[in-house]
Amino acid sequence: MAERITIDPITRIEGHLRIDVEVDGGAVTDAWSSGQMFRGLEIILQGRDPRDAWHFVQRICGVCTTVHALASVRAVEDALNLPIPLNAQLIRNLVQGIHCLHDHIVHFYALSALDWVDVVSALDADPVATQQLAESLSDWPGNSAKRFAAVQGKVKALVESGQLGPFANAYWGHAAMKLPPEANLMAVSHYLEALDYQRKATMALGVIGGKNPHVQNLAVGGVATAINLDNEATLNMERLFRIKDLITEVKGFVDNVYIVDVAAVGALYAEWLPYGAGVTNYLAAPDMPTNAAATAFDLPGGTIMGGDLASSQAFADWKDVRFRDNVEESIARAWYDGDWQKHPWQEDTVPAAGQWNADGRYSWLKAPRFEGQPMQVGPLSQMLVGYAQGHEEIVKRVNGALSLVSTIAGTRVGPDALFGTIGRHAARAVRCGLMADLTLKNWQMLVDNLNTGDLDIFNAPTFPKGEQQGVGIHEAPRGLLSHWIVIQDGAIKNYQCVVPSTWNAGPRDAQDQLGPYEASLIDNPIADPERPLEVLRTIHSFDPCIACAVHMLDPEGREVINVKAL
Ligand code: NFE
Ligand code: MG
Repeated sequence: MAERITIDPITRIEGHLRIDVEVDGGAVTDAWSSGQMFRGLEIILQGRDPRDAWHFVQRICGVCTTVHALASVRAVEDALNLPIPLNAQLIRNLVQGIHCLHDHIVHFYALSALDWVDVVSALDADPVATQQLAESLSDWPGNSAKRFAAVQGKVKALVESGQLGPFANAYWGHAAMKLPPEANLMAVSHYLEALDYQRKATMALGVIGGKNPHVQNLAVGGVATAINLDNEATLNMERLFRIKDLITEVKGFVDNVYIVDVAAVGALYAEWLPYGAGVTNYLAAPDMPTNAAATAFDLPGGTIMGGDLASSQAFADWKDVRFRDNVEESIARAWYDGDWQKHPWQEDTVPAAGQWNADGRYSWLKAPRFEGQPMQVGPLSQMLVGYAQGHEEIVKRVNGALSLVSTIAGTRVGPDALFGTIGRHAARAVRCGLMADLTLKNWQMLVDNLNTGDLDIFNAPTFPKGEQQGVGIHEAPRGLLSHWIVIQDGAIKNYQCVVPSTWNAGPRDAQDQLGPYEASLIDNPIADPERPLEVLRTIHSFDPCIACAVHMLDPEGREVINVKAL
C-alpha cells in the first residue's frame, strides 16, 4: 500500500525545503519538492540603481556568497555592452575559483558525507587497519594511525557525553549504511580536517575580495581592487602570494583527500550507481573567461538532452542566442499570482501564498524551463557537457575518476554511471580538482599581466535614456545561474534571478513535468519509511540551497515536521 512521507525541513542544506514522497513496495513512486520560504529580493530591486544591485542580490545567500554578485554585474554590463579590463576578468575568476573550492569541500563533508558515513560505527575501527586502508588510497600525511586513534577518542568522548554536537540526530546504524568501520573512521577524520581546509579557502577569499562572506571588490565595469605592488594597503605581491599559498594548500586536500574519498564512497556504494538520475537534460554555462572580451572560456557550457551525450550542443559565449531566447519560468504550480510560463525579461514576482496541495500549487519556487524542458544543472551537467564536447581536461579527469572507482569497486564503470546520486558527488569532486588548477592558472595570468605594467581595473558605466535588457550568466557551484535585468532610464525596471537550485528544486509545470529533485527520487529504495535516509542521499547530492532558489518565510509560519532528519 502506498504511504506518504513528509520530510520538513530537510536539514544540512541552506534554507527551508520540504520533500514529500509516496512510497510503495519499498521504493519511491511519486515526489514533490517544495520551497518553504519567500524573501522577495527581486521586488526590492525595482527602481534602484543598477550599479547597486550586486550588493543586494549577493545577500540572497550566505553559502554561494559571490555568485549573485558576479551574475549581477555581468547582467548590467551586458545591458550596456560594457567591456571590462583583463585584470578585472582575472580577479573575478580568482573570486569564482576560490569560492568554489570552499563550497564543494563544505558540501561533501559537512552537508552530505554523513548520509553515507556512520560516525558511531567508526568507534569499532582499528586505527592501524584504517591507516592501511587510507595509505592504499592516497599518501596524505594526515592518514596516520595516531591521528585516527585521536579522532576515534574524540568521537568516543562525544558519544559517552551524550552530546553528539554536529553528529546528533542522524541515522546511525541504518540498514543502508554499508561502509566498514575503518572507512567510516577515515571519513570522520577527513570530515574534521575539511573544516580546516574550507577555512583556508575562506581566508583567501577574504584577502582577494576584501570580506567573506560577501566580497566587496566588484563594480559594474570591473573590480574595485586597488592594485599597487609597492603599497602595503593594496593588492601587492605579499597578498598575492598569501592567496597562492592558501589555494595550493587547499588543492592538496582536494587532490589527495576529497577526490579519493568520493571515489571510495562511490565504489563501496556501487549498488547506488543506478539510483537518482531523474531529469537527464543537462545545462551548463561557459565560465572562467580567459580574455577580457569573454570570447574564450576554461569551463564549458551547453546542453545535453535526454541523456544522449552525442546530442550535446555548446554555448559559444554569454551572447549565445539559443540560451538567451529559450529560458522561461512557469508558475503554474507555484504560489504566485497568475498561471504563465514566461521569459525572465517579461516576468513578474507577485506572491500569492497558499496551502501545500499535491494536485495544485505547492512551492515558492518557480519552475525554470529551457526550450520547454526541465533541465538539471550543477557540476554533473558541466562535467558531462565538457566530456561530450571532448574538453581535454574534463575527459582526462572524468576518465581518471571512473578508473579509480572501477579499481576500488572491482567492476568497470563508464560515463553513463555518472547519471545519478553518486555521479553528482563524483562530478563535483572532479570539478573541484579542475577548479583548483584553474584558480592557480588565473593567479599566474593575473601576475603575468600585472608584470606588463597593466593596472587597469575599471571602465566607468554610463546609462543611456530608454530601455536596455541584459543577462548575467555564471556557473555557480550548484550550476547555471542567470540574472535578467531590464533597465529603464538608468533605473531597474525588472530583475529576475533564475538560480541553480530553482532549476533543480523547482516544482511541476503546466504540463505536469517533474522538476529534477522530484524526478530523481522516483524508484529510490526506502528501507525504512520511518527513517528515509535514501531520500536525503539523493536530495543532498544536488547540494540544495533554498535561500537561493526562492530568494524569498512562510507568512503563516506553517510547520509540518513528520520526520526528523539530519
Ligand atoms: Ni545559495 Fe546558489 C549556488 C546560486 S543556489 S547556493 O551555487 O546561485 O543554487
Ligand atoms: Mg527568481
